[in-house]
Parts: sequence; structure tokens; C-alpha cells
Amino acid sequence: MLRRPTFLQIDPPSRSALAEEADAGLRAPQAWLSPKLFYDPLGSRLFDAITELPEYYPTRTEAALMARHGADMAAAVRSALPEPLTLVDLGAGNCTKAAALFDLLEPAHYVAVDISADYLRNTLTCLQREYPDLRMSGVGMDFSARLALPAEVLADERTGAAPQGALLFYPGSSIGNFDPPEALRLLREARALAGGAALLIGVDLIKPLDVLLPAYDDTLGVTAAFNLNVLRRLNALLGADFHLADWQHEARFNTAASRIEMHLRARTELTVRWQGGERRFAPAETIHTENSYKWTTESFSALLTEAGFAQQKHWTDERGWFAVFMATG
Ligand code: AVJ
Repeated sequence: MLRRPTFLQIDPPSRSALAEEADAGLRAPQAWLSPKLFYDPLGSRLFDAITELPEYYPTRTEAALMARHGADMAAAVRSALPEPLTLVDLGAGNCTKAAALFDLLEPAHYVAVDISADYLRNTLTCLQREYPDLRMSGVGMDFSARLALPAEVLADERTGAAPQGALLFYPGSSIGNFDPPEALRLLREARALAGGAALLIGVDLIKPLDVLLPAYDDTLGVTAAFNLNVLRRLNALLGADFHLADWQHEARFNTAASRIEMHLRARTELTVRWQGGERRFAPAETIHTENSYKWTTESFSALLTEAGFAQQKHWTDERGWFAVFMATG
């Protein structure tokens, strides 16, 4: 029998909620926009291109760690969780990434969660062809405000019983988009999921600025395009009149907060108008579009402990650029 993935969409982020948030951000003294705005169809493709850039080390460093220590990670997962394994993938990504995980962990149920429901549908349909016997569930949701899955998604198909734990996979250092208090909340919610989840999470580490900055300001200009794309998005969403040529991509490291910040900087004095609003920008004034927090293995371990994860293990590369943590308890 050929299985079919099941899909569930939870509270799709409504256009008006996104628009309201963008309106408020543009009016703030330091103008800001949510990184959620990056991921429209073009933005998601630009992000995929970023992961191929020579300067963008996180994706390939993490992939190398998974390839090198995968067996070790799988053993840690097996000793922490009973069979059959439920695998929850946060921010699901593409076919190849998930497939590597299946071969490693042999889950009985794969639950893919992503803000972009359409992208998820394509991914799962493609994956199901390759893994015809694996139960797959797609959940379209924005878990940045709260991470909780409906019981029916995780329940056993025949008995309706809740799983005895699940493995939560949160790769790519996406946790870096959250400031420390939000990251703590997300980790606590992750731990509470499915009656006590184990977590396998990728974390980007603090490193010299001559490595860090080019990763967010590449010579080909892909990251600049990714950043500027939010202005196109606002023109559509808010009926705004941003001229992309008036704005310049900027990446800086905020040492005190230990984060990369991306901004869009006005090249000249200008006024932007949108439905129900307008704002003047002074020359060099910026719109803050993203934070990407960088951790040390010690500071991230302390965060996991604070979230209630008593057992931890982590793997890093020789250069100490990236870490994958496994946390339980
Ligand atoms: C998807 C949040 C992990 O912070 O490195 C890449 C997003 N922004 N280049 C990151 C991003 C600019 C990325 N995360």
C-alpha cells in the first residue's frame, strides 16, 4: 500500500496580522521587521542559495558533523527514547536533509513542522515516494509564538495512544533568531512536547569576525538580495512604495548581545508611504531585519539546563564553529 502524508494547518499567519506587525515595526524609533517576512517563495529560494555560498559555513559544517557523528547521535537517541521512534522536524527543509535523518534514526513516524505549509506539502509528497512505508504528517504552523502540537498529530494511528516521547530535530541554528528569553521559552515547550521529548539541535558558535561577517555579507550579494526582498514583500503586503535601490544591506556583529544583526540602511534621506502610514528616514538610518545569536557551547549548555534538560551531549568541528547538542531529561 502506498502511504500518503497527512496535513494539518494551524492558525495560518493571517495577512492582516503580518501587516499589522510590519506597520508597528516601521513606526518604531529603531524601525524593525520580523525575519518571518524573508520566507516568501523567492525568499526561501534565496535562503537555499545562501546555504551554498562559500562564506556561509553553518549548513555545511552542521552537515559534516551529522555525517561524522551520526552513528553516535543515533545511539544516544536510541538509549534515550523507546521504539517506535517519532521524529519531529522543526522547519523541515528539503528532501535530502530529512532523508539522511531517516537512514540514521529509522523513525516510525515523521512529523514535519514548518511555517510555509505549501513548501511542506511538496517536501512530504516527494519524500513519501522515496520512503513509501513511513508514516508522515505535515503541520503548517508558526511555532515562534508557541510550540505545541495537537494530540491527534502524534497519536498512534490504530490505538490513538500518545507516543512515549519523541525526538525533536531543530537544525541549522534557527534557534539563533530568538533572543535568549524567547529561546528559553521555546526549549521549555520543546521539552514538554510529546510527554518528554529529546532534542537534537544545531547551534552556531561565536567565532572571529573575519569568518562571521562575510557569512552574512557575501561577495555575490545573495544575502543582500535575501534582505532587500523583504521590501518587495512590504510593497505587496502594505501597498508600500519602497524603492529597493534606495537601501543598502548591512550586517554587523553586536558584541554585547552576541548576535549578528542584519539591517537595511537608507542611502539618502527619504520618505516611505504605505496604506495608513508614512515615515521619514534620515540618511544612514536603518531598518533592523534579523538577529542571529551566536553561543558558546558553555552558554548554550547553561540555557538547556535552565530549560530543564538534565542530560546533554554535544559534538563540534575542529575549528569550534558549530555545535550539535543532544539533550534529554
Ligand atoms: C535560518 C536563522 C539560521 O541566522 O544564519 C542566513 C538566516 N540570515 N543569512 C541564520 C540567515 C542571513 C539563518 N537562519
